[in-house]
Amino acid sequence: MFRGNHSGRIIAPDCGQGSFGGAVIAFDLLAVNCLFDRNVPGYDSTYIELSGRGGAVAAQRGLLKNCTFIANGHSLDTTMPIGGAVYKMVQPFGSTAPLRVQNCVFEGQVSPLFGGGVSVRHSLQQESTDASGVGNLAGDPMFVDPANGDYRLLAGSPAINAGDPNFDSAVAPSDLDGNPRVLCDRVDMGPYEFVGSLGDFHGDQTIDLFDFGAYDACQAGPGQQTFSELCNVFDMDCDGDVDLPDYGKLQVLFEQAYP
Ligand SMILES: [Ca+2]
Ligand SMILES: [Ca+2]
Ligand SMILES: [Ca+2]
Repeated sequence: MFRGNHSGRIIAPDCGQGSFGGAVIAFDLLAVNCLFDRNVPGYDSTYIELSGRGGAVAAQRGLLKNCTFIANGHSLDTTMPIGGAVYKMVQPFGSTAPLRVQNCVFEGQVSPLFGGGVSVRHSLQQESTDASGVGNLAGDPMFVDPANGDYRLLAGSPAINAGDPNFDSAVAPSDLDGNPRVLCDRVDMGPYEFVGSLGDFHGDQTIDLFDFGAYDACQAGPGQQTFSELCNVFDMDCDGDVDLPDYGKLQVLFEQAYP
């Protein structure tokens, strides 16, 4: 979680000066399940840089996966394509390796969100015209309590089950809360997987031993759909059955609730 950071100003004798990446500056970046909240490039108590690039992140290449970006960046120079959230820095020696953004959520950044040529897929932008591209959406992410810094997803959020359908769980088996990274057969956008009522058989908003007690009568084996409708809360991967893979995910949720 990167909250309220700011970068300083870089002065290079041959290249001029500037400010990059309010939270992170990297050459080759891999960031998964991260939250970037109100970071600013090039700001200190006495100085506001006019040409800050990358409100949260500036990198030459790499991957930002399942991250949420909230109100990063500023620029007083509105003509510059700075990247209110993410900026791809120029690479030496003519390298064209991409800086990729996947399964991420953006709200409240300085526009435009991206600068320097960032590849964006399966991501949600609240107020932007940059939403073209594979799997990208525009709309309200529907956070639980953004005023108090809770950027988990509410039921009905367009970010739920809208990440890359070919998501590789080996990259990140759990989300920022420690819950299974993929529930209901498809990863969500942002660092938090939506749990909803999964695993809560008795509907009391917690997953406890009573829910575990109810599981056994619901397990019907792979591909079998013989359980009652009430058992659907245990179909953690939403493939229509209740079997051992569902049990594994239920265990993880239980351990999160009672560490
Ligand atoms: Ca999901
Ligand atoms: Ca319960
Ligand atoms: Ca299942």
